Amino acid sequence: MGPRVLLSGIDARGSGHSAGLAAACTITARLSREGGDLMSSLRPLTISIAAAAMSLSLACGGATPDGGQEAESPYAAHEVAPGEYDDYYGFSSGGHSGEVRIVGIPSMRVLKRIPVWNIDPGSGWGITNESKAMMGGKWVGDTHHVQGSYVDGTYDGKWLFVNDKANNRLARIRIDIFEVDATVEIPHTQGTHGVFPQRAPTTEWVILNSEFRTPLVNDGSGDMLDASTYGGVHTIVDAERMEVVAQVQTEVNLDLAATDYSGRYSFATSYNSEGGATISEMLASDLDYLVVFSWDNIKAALANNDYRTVDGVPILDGTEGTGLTAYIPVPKNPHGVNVSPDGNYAVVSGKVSPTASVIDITMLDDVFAGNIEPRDAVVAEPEIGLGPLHTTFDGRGNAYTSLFIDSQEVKWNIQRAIDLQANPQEGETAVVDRLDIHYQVGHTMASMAETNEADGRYLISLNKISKDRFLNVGPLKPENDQLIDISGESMVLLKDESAYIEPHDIILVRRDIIEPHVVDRVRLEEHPEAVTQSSITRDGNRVTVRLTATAPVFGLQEVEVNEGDEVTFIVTNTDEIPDLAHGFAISNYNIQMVVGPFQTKSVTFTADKPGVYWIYCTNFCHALHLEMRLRFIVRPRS
Ligand SMILES: [Cu+2]
Repeated sequence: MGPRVLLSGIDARGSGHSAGLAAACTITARLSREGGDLMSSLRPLTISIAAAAMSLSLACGGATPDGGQEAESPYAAHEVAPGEYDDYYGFSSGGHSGEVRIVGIPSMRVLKRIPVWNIDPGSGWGITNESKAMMGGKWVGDTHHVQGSYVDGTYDGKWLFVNDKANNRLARIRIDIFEVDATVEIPHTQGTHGVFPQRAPTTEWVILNSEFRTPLVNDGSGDMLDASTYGGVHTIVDAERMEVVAQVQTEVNLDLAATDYSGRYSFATSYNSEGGATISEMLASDLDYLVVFSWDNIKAALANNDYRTVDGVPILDGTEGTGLTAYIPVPKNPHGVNVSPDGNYAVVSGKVSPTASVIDITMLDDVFAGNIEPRDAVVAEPEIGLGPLHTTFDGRGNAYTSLFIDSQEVKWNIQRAIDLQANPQEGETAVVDRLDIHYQVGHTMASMAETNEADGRYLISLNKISKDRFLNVGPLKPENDQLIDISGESMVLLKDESAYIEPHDIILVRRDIIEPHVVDRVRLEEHPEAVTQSSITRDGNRVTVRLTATAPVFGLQEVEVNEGDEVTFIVTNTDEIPDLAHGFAISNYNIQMVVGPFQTKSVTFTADKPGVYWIYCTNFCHALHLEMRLRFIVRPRS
């Protein structure tokens, strides 16, 4: 028996929803108005947006909940009972929290937070020597897109990749232990936003886009105010070595990213084809681009040494007309680009145009051969609603696009859109269904939708604004991630889940793909300094303490050093029992970390405070957990 709710005329919420709807209407009107100002130069689209806004305002004004009968929550049939497992691993970005999260779907339970570009005292990330080496002295980051490694168009369960938009890096996460194992800095770029792995035959390359145009060599030379000298880069990273292979330079900015299902093309939306430095300049043109990168031609240019080298990185010229790229015009300031699971279509979402553009990938060879114009590859451009941002798929020919301004998910049929483009019929539309969400959706993703195994069961709506959906927790409110059932003709809202800032994107991966790869403990010898026998060694003023941790004791009861010594603690958890982790905190020394079964981590610091300091286990491990501690004695210099 699931939770019971009151059904209203609007959705499965009581009268409290009317306040939320009114608030949504207020912000929608405001966003529509601003959007309208920005788009005054685009008359046909402005008219259609005005019409859509009018219908929205009617809906807002006329909505009154009618109360209603008791009914079982639609979520009841999907509920994950205590002790049961979810069907999908959701891998979500954490935005400017700098982390990646694992969310069980359909329970929406947060199963793990993986620190990436943030300091995490709960694990020691950013505190241990091992993690510091991967952070390169930068303690903040902005994760947007988590993607999995692929084989033959579906996930292989080996790695996750995630970007850092703020400090321009790429991190790789090992799926067997769900920890970061490699990072790489992306040079010559800012706003490292879109990231996508090669989907076939296997992930050898990962590509990243630079959303912000900058000078390629950004050292203060030249006229820095002259934005015409800036450009974007499409960066290629070797997934195995985690090294930059090459960068393709463009004159335009490069935002969201995707790869095709054949390993021959990658994509970037460009909303600043104007090369503007202000918002009005970026909105000047009625058309921007989907930039397509030909991997055949990029590989040929690399083989022919047809590039210049800057800071050791091959820089290829990908400006319009060079043959490495095709610039496909799409309505102004597009945002997301997503490829349908059959590999045939790239769907670009319009953002300030109420349209989605469907690009036929099978026509790209003819575009690059010069047989057809780039715009000829746009085979449909249905009007779907206000503020379309991202599109996902159910594997049954339907697309689902998030509508930021309308606060809706819209379901539309791709083939129907193509047919209506070829043979327009008055009053006919490709739109199948609409669902109000709460509120202002950014990314949306269906189960397995970024693979050729899209199964059309669940849709996640990552909503930027929760407003009145949860208990009021002050000015900074949680996001609202909503779970939607898309197995039928109509979408059904199942569940709200609060989220800390700020999941930008998520992928939903079937558990049978991931579970066989995940381990309970690492191999002891994976860390070259793994400790099996505790010891203290001194080399001048450098002291190395090797320490085992076995519940409920550390391998030493006292460690004595002199004030000013550089001290390194190497701690190995020698318990092999699953889920038995030990913590390591040094009182008043600003040091905390946690080591999992058979894991080894180290910290190095200067013993600059004389006195007696208790080192203790922070992670509850045993009935005598509180006794699991040792004395750290720092003798004064005098
Ligand atoms: Cu312990």
